[in-house]
Amino acid sequence: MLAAPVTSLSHARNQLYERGFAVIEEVLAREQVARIAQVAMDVAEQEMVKNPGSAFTVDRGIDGALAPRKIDYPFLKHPAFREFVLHPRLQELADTVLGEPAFLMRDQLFAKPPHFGSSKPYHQENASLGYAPADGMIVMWVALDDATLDNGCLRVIDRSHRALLAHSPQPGASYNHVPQSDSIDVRREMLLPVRAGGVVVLHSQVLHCSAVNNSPQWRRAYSSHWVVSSIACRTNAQRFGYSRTAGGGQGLRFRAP
Ligand SMILES: O=C(O)CCC(=O)C(=O)O
Repeated sequence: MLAAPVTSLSHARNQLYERGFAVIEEVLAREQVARIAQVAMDVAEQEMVKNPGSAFTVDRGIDGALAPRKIDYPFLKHPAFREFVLHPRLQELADTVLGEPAFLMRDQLFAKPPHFGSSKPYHQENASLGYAPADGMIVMWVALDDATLDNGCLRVIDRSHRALLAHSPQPGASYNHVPQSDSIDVRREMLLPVRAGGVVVLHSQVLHCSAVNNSPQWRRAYSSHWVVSSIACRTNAQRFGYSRTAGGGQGLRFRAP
């Protein structure tokens, strides 16, 4: 089923905790996200020169063409990314949805090249990150291109955020950690198309994925993780986050790189 965008930030907050996701159109300007997509291409090209072989960061066409798939920690890699992810409208959105001041922990840039962009299988962010309480962490996924049914928009399983499933490395692509396929109720799948500049907010535990891109259009997105200050964590995710705890999981402080 197709998800309808929400019409206000309070509606976004309600829907996020009820169903695990919310689509918000027109958060940032199209020109602004187009600029970031261009910076992403430049940074990814430089990374591909350093490490051309990794299926984690690069997609490969049948004629051997290479194109960027992912940039990890873009915040640390270009000042334009830092300015972008700390945009006041994104901060306001994160604060409103979490219901208190939100802290940036990490980011990733997902690119799906035209014609051969690969899929991302169903997974829950919190399976590898271990934040507690799960309600204290959200993902904000900013569409840098129009994300459509043809180019691999996000998909979620409606209301799947209340149960954390066991994940294990996917055979043949061990960088993906996935739950057993029979634990995913695909009858509740929602498709989340959104225009460039719009944001999909995901609960830390909602099952989400994206399909291959067979279309002639790019599908790029800037994804960031935001937490509340009292968050605790059973993995080392916080140690590598951009915001650090002042002690005992309390009082997160922003740490500039
Ligand atoms: O952009 C995608 O295709 C996958 C995004 C994702 O898994 C995430 O933001 O956590």
